[in-house]
Amino acid sequence: MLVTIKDGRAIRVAGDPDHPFTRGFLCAKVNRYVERTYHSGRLTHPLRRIGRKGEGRFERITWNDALDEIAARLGDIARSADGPQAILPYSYSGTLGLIQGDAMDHRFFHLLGASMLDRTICSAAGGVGLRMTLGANIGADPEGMPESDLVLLWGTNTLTSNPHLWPFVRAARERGARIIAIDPLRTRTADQCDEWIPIKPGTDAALALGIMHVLFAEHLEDTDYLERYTLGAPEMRARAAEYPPERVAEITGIPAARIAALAREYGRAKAAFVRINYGLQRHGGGGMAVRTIACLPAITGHWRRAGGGVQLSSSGNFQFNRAKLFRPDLSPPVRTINMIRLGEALNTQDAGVGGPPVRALVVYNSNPAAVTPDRNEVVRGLAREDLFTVVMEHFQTDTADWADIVLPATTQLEHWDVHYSYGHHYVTLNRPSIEPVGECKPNSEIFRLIAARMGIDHPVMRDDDLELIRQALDSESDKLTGVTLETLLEKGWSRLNVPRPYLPFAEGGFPTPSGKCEFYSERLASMGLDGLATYSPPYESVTSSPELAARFPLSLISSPAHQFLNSSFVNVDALRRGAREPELMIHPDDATPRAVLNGTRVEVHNDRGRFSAVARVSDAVSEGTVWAPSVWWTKFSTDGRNANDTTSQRETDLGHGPVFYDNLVEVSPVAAQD
Ligand SMILES: Nc1nc2c(c(=O)[nH]1)N[C@H]1C(S)=C(S)[C@@H](COP(=O)(O)OP(=O)(O)OC[C@H]3O[C@@H](n4cnc5c(=O)[nH]c(N)nc54)[C@H](O)[C@@H]3O)O[C@H]1N2
Ligand SMILES: Nc1nc2c(c(=O)[nH]1)N[C@H]1C(S)=C(S)[C@@H](COP(=O)(O)OP(=O)(O)OC[C@H]3O[C@@H](n4cnc5c(=O)[nH]c(N)nc54)[C@H](O)[C@@H]3O)O[C@H]1N2
Ligand SMILES: [Mo]
Repeated sequence: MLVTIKDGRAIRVAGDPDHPFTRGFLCAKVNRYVERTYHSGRLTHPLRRIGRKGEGRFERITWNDALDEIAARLGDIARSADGPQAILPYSYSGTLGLIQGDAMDHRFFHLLGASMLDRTICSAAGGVGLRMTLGANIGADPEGMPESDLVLLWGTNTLTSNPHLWPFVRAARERGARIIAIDPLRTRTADQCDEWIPIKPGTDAALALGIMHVLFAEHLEDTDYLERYTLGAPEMRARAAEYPPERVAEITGIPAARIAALAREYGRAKAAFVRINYGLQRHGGGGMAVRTIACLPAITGHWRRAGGGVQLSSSGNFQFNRAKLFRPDLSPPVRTINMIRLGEALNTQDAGVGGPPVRALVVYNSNPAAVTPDRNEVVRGLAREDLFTVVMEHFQTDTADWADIVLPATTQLEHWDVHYSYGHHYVTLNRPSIEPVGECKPNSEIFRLIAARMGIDHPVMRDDDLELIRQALDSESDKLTGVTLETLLEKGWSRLNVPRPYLPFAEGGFPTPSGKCEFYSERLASMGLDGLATYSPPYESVTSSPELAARFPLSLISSPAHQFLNSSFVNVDALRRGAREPELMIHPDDATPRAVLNGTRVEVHNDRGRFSAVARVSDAVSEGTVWAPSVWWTKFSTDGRNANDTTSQRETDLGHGPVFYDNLVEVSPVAAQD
């Protein structure tokens, strides 16, 4: 991102035209980053709560007073009988920068002996599924996509959530590749594809098994690749035999003939590129879904050729020196709390995993009062008068409303950072382009100051941000050879030391225990799970929970609105106007029997909670599925709620991830109130 400065102020942000992947454009949201940075609602000084919890009344205080109060309160808890594990950090993707997300904060909480947070809310299920199969979070190089002859956008809304991939998709199409979207929704991405294959939520692994069935039955496999580079091929063949297209049609709702045709198209392609993203793993069987799909290119041998293979993430290639940065060695043995069970953690005596109740919560880079599942429970916890909550933020978010102390944080225009990617192979340097707005400080600096005020004076708390970047880059990995602070300062970014295009598994070399693509995983078997790639059904569906489905027959998907980045940017007026208001897209055949018309205000509800939305009747959702573009700040909705009032704290089959889109609801019209 290039920033134009005039008289010390940022006036324009733009993509870097020299960047080989982002190619001179930004996404719809980050285009508004200047507006967001100088937004009238930007927090510019520390605040202390004066009203009741959650009332939203605060007074301005100095940094000195804020730090004194935080140091005193955290210190009291750490010295009490409950001890430091009663303190819980809470952070995720406000910035994914290593320096403002994963360095000083970790060091501080480790030295303090606070509880650790299992950061599962986004990618944990798919990450484990992929690692158990391929060995690491690595995959096909998107820059090879133009060479591919078939592109499957499988469970990903590329034009919204990964727009920089689109030029590569188009390049493939211009050279003759067909582009297919597999999604329960006809998203704006599916609209631009050659074909949309609607699928029942949470059933993708069954489709992958159906494809395998046909590949094996019709001898479309690459026997040489299978023999040399895979483990468990005979067992996989037997498992796939159990999933003929007719059976898969019943599970997925896709006609059997279409499944067989898709399998043939895939099997005859030379280099099919399967882009999965994290949408499809937000289901009970999400880990297995990723794992089973990730087996496909090893059956056809597509890994051998540029443009072939599967990509969920490229993040495993960024082998920074995380041990040096995070310093996990500084922590005593402490418990770990799963971030998606924050509701439970704040409302139970032993936080579900033993140890003291959570008495202090330190939130940065996250907005849990909006984004965390089972929001009712989260808010019930945040409302505890005895909970001491610190929130570091750019804005007075739904979460900041529940804080005792709010601290103003810098944005990416104001601080140093270094970024990895989960969709390409470039390290990016983030240098500050303007002075901090108001009294804002970088997260890293805030943790240095709190530590100093608490008398934690370990030398690791004195490294400055540039030193932290150097430490991150000080890695033994070949992939970081040549990537130094100096090269980054010169150009702003640097390709990892990998060939172009990068064919990670052309000749096997999977970083699994066996060195092969593991259709069968001993590691999973030893965890008591099915060792063989399989289909695990969703938790909430007509087949897996018929009684629940009788009361709540519709599957709710609450994936992000085009204008929002999870809950970020919701307060930027132009973007929020684009998203209009909380909406619910519903198929005509589901709307009619419920007396729901286009524009009807509806209540979306289940046993966990409810939220209000305006109905949009459309055949862009399959029958039985409804879509609530998310993640709304509850303070911008008419009823002070959002889709996460209905989502659950259950964990996925692998990785303890969230099941945001595995969520049965009922939709009822709301009677006019006048
Ligand atoms: N504009 C924008 N961009 C973003 C984000 C954002 O919030 N807004 N978030 C960023 C983050 S943090 C992430 S993790 C990525 C996520 O990137 P994606 O995974 O692409 O994002 P989602 O929108 O969560 O899900 C994509 C699609 O999955 C579909 N889907 C849901 N369930 C299923 C299923 O069971 N099977 C199949 N086949 N499809 C299913 C949804 O209908 C949706 O269209 O995007 C990043 N980019
Ligand atoms: N229903 C539903 N829920 C979801 C999702 C969904 O699709 N549907 N998506 C899930 C996914 S994939 C993810 S990744 C999570 C994301 O959830 P979060 O990690 O909470 O991400 P955001 O909602 O973007 O909120 C991040 C907050 O961090 C703040 N911030 C940004 N940069 C900085 C900084 O440098 N310092 C500080 N102190 N603060 C900063 C922003 O102002 C913003 O308020 O949400 C999950 N929740
Ligand atoms: Mo995410």
